[in-house]
Amino acid sequence: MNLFTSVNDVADVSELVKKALAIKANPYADQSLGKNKTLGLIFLNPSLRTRLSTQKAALNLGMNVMVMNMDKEGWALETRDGVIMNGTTVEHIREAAAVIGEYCDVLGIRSFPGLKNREEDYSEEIFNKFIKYSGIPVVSLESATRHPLQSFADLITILEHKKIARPKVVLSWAPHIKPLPQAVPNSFSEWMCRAQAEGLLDFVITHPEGYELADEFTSGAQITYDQNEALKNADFVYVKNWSSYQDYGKIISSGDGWMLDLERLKITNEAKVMHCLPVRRDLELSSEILDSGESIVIQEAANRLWAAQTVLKNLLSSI
Ligand code: AN0
Ligand code: CP
Repeated sequence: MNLFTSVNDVADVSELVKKALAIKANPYADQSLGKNKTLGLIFLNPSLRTRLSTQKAALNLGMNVMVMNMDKEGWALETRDGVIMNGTTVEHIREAAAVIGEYCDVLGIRSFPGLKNREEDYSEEIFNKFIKYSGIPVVSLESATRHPLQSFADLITILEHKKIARPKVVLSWAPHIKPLPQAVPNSFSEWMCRAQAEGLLDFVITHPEGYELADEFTSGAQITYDQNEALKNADFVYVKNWSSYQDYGKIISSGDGWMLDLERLKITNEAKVMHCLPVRRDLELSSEILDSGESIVIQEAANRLWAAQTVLKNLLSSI
């Protein structure tokens, strides 16, 4: 593995989860693997979990880590080709990425979508340029369209907590006051569709009309506008807001009644509730759920470490 940007970089998700659980049981077995290897973590957007869990994962593998908040601390970056740089941008991604590639052995990048131009966001131009010009293995810390380390941690969490052989997993849209990316639900969906194809679970998506995700991420999922129907017999409910893909980047309904609470949870098969965090309490998800034993959001966030360590270990093995 020399790239981790989507589930397509993984041959067998079941095997990958097994590797992660082995690392979780024995976290310091590979402390010399990363000796004298440097991980660069480049953030173009804020982060708590991704930054800390990936940094800690690298330290567990004996790597050195450099973190840069490029949006705030770096030179204003030009990402377009063929422009005369006589405006506000100071440095081109071609030089910036190539220089980072000289200092680092593995690169992690976080870059959110602009949510203005769908074609531009879904082309993953910034990500692809970092991959091309850095010339080193790259791990996604959330791109415009995907968040694979999150989805990997989510799958670990589901397989760890499942009470039946083939649990029903429901992705349930939630209200929000700001337009959020589709990256987390796209990615969760493509990982769950793969896990479903590998016989690990059954996957259902529910959202109000107009919040359909792009087909390329949902192939094999059952999709319904009826949240109550989706929640019936659910073993896991994955709560997440996203803005519209069709009416790109827009909030098209307030989503009244879509917030999950303990009453609504009674429809499920005593489902565990997940969220990637950060979560807005009593807007996206009720605090009574977050403060109850039904929520596994903290265990889920904890598994980000093992997801990152597994991926970094694989990337280190390739260099
Ligand atoms: C981001 C998102 O929804 O993609 C990051 C989640 C990990 N969330 C917010 O911007 C609140
Ligand atoms: N879930 C997640 O990626 O959190 P951060 O944005 O805090 O990294």
